[in-house]
Amino acid sequence: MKRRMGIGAVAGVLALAGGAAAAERLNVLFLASDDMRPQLGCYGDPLVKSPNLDRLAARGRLFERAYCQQALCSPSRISLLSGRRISTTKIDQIGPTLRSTMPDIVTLPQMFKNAGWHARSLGKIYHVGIDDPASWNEPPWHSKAPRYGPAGMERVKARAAEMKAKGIPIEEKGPNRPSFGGPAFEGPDVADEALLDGDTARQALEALRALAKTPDRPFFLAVGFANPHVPWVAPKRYWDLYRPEDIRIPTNNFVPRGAPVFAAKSGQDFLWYGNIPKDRVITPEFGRQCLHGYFAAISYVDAQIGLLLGELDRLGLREKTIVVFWGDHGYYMGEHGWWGSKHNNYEGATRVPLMIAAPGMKSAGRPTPAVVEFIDIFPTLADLAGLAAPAGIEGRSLRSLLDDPSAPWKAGAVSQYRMGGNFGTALRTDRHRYVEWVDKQGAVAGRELYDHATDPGENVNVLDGAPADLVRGLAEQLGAVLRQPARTP
Ligand SMILES: [Ca+2]
Repeated sequence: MKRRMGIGAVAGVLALAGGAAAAERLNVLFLASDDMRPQLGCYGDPLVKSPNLDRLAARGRLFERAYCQQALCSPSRISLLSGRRISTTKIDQIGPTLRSTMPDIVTLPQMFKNAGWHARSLGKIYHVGIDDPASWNEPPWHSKAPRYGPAGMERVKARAAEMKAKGIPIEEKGPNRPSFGGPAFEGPDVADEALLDGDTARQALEALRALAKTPDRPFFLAVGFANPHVPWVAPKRYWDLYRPEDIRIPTNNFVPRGAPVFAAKSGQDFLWYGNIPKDRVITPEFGRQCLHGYFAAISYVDAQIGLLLGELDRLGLREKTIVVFWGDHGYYMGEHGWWGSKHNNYEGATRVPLMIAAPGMKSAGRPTPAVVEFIDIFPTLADLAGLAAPAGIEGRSLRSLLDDPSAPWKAGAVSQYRMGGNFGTALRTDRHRYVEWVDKQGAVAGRELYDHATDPGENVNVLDGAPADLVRGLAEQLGAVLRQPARTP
């Protein structure tokens, strides 16, 4: 059996290099981070310390312009893991399980499981509490380590006790949620593994070692980190990587001018945390602390990912494993006055970090400027592993871009969001963001156009006054993307 695997490894390399050999049964290490926008060293950020993700980008392909299908945890994850757009999943809220609208589909990890891979989930892959048991060989594992350090946990407990004393029901959502009693950020002087993400990484190391003991059976190991979702809690050593005076606050603290009022909004969750100013005014000094916490939380996740990538090498699995890293959606940290939020259809909320490293890939380390989408991940992994993607998949395999970062690619990415009773579909092309909003009757409720050549911050909706043929062309492109028949095997 061992001998066959060895020959397979060579075949896998040849297959990716364009040969006709059958693909090897490669492992998949599927790494996710919650609410991490593409603000990393490898994305050109001068401040954020992300040495491990930078190294992954250097040995794989970094996607400079990748977009999620919806800027909200659960809908984005269900879309990615089902390989379908939001208009197909019909899940645009946190709450429903994917089987509620798509009872019989085969998910990405399930495809691997059905083909003999051992599929496991640790931490947040599907939204917590909205999992899909059929996707995995074992029940999904979640750490019981605390999200906060000792002081933060005391405040959470105090809030819960206070609510109990007052007879207020402890709701899972809303401003009364006990976790909102804790601060929005914290830098406790504790070991990495004393907190949730460090504990998850250590469990994932154990899982990796166990899976490596059966080399004849490939694995699909999914590991999801909770940071840098608010609260931004990272051990003090990650806070110490940044000097407050180096942190810049965004200057465009106004909503996009000329945008529909219902569209130019974002979520409020962050404003409910315990240490937010009572008047909810985020001063430059407080904003700087928030960004400091966000960056520390990114570096904390980066270090945990470094442990896993190091272990993969130590176990000799690098040449047998595809590594994917993704963050479930973008994030606003002060741009447009939106702090600690996603929840809309704009660039900051929909642009995501994405990198893929596969054994034997050509021009490793060269990023690609192609505009790609999360639904492209499913068919890519099927393609690289030599599996037939199930019918109904709406993305396209990224293999050509893994072979050549400047290969021709599709015209744009689509993100969708329901706001104010209207459903918005945004098309991001090489240059523009064009958004169409329709009401419940299907009538147009608003349209937006942003020109990234002159306005990368999306500060002004230039739809009125834009050349009619440009708008018509974008509307046609958007329609064409949505009408694209689902891919069949
Ligand atoms: Ca998220």
